[in-house]
Amino acid sequence: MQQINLSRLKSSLLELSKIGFNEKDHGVYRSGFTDADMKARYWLRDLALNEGFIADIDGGGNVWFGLGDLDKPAVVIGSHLDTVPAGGIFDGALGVMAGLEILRCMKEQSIALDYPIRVVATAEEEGRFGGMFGAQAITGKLNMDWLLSAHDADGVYLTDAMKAHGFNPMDALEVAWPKGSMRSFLELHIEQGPVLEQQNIPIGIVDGISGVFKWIVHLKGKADHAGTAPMDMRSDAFMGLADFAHEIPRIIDENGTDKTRITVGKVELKPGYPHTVPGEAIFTIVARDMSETVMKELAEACDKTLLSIARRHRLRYEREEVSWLAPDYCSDSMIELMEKKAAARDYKYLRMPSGAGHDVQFFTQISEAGLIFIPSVNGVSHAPDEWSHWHHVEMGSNLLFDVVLAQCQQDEV
Ligand code: HGY
Ligand code: MN
Ligand code: MN
Repeated sequence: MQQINLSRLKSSLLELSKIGFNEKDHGVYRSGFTDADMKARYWLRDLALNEGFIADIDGGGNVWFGLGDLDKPAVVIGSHLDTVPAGGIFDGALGVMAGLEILRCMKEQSIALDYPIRVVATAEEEGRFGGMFGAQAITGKLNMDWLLSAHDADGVYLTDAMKAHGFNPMDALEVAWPKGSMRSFLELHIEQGPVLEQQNIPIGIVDGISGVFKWIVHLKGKADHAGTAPMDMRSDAFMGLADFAHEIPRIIDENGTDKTRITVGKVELKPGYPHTVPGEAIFTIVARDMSETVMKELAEACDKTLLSIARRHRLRYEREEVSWLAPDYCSDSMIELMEKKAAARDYKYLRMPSGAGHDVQFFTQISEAGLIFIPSVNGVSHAPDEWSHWHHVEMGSNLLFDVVLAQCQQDEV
């Protein structure tokens, strides 16, 4: 059975983690199309070129590298290279660097391949501009209107962020892989939750992946003097936001499931001065569920609740849908192959859903697709103390290697 070189994988992953690393809070800052994100992309592309792989960056900012001509459907290993602000070193990077390690093993062992293999480090998965931008570009799901209107919570347009790094944003519409050109898409990722660690299971094999929608909400009231404006005459935008926060549990009880998650992760009050009643509250809502029908019901309930709160506080309610990413399911055939290969290694595994979104949920639409999890220590992710044990990294990478080989070699199943 194949064995990856864990110390080589570990040193490459730690090397990558230095790009965008913040000494103060020990978080990684590589949001999509920032300088640090692009530095990581060029570092990876050059590393792959120096090691003799075919490598380039496509018009959507996705870094591709691998072995074999693309004269047959390719087996693709992928995950993302960008991070959330103050993120951890494993989210996304693990899947990309495990792919590099598998290519290194294939190259040094001159393993014969019946299908070409590529690793892709996708662009802007984490949602600065909506999320899974690279995966959407590769799978042909991008549209011009969305591309031109996409902006982050600070009002920076995606097209401007791309141009600032030498991209022509329109090129992102040209990077889609033709139908049938991808044999499979395989992702290794940290679980980002507590389930595997709590059940002491080293491998998760994912069936369903949660859908997610993201809104930027504006509650507009009236700035006023904090000392003179009577409490019952205010149009205080913060109080509207505060009321909405308290309604979230009810919205989930009435419209959601045990998989539903609603998060207000970024808030801005204007003018934001202690002696002024907030005239405007600008905040994000990120809501998730495994069912798109439930997502729609949650969206309707949030709209109704915010309209009622706006009336109560004499506010104007406006919102913009930044992204709507439907839930999806990995391929049964890929799930079964992963389970078979895990059993062959005597790895305990759990078939489980993913509460986080992942690139793979787009690739399911153009090829067989599967997702392997390894445990997250204390279930933490999207934070500097995100961590996974190296022996789990090794197990997940070895399992991924087995599945890749089964996909790359004609008679292997
Ligand atoms: O937020 C998510 O679902 C993932 O980390 N992009
Ligand atoms: Mn991720
Ligand atoms: Mn993430």
